[in-house]
Amino acid sequence: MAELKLYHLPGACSRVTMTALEHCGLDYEDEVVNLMQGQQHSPEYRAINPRGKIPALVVDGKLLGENAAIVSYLHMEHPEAGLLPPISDPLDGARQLADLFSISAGWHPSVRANRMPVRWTTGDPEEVRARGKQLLQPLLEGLEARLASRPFWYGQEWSIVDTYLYWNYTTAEEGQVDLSPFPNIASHRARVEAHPAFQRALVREKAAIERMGDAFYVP
Ligand SMILES: N[C@@H](CCC(=O)N[C@@H](CS)C(=O)NCC(=O)O)C(=O)O
Repeated sequence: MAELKLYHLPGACSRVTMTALEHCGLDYEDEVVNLMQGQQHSPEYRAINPRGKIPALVVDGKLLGENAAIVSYLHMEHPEAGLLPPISDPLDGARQLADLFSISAGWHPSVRANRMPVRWTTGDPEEVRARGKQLLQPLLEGLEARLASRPFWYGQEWSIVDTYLYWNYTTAEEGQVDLSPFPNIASHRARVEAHPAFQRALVREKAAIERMGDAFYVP
């Protein structure tokens, strides 16, 4: 069994990887990277992940970054866990990757523009925030329409794609995106929150917050 260490921050997108690890029932160590204190830029963390991002999963001493890559790796290693639906055709596998990439490269940057506009501009952050909101609208509408006929992204069964989407739309909500026009997303949210691996990830994050003490709240 590989030795796994997750670098993360409670509430950040690293929660997707943590949920995947929990869903696969894996043993792993976790260490917080305090983004509020800029720890991602420290020489110590850059030596672990030169890109300065979380999540970072260190597998037997080797770095793997990016939620999409990490969950794909975990799925390849533990297909029986069901992070993604089983496939019988390489095209279906590539389509699953396309879903993960589109969340990572489409949703996430728009959420960040909305939730943390100062990362995208040295000018007026409110313009960027508004643009982020605008870019999210068609994504939210598309998700709402898809969820009209199914409880989860791929149909009847949960997959890690649901948790990745959840993280994006709930983080957008923290950036004042109004989710009230999207009742199917509201039901999806309740289903994702009820998922056991998600609940276990929250417990693990809570333990990390307790270890951080006041540092969790220092901007
Ligand atoms: N597409 C990447 C995004 C990773 C990312 O941007 N993570 C944020 C936390 S949600 C981060 O590390 N931010 C620190 C920074 O950009 O300085 C993924 O999903 O893994």
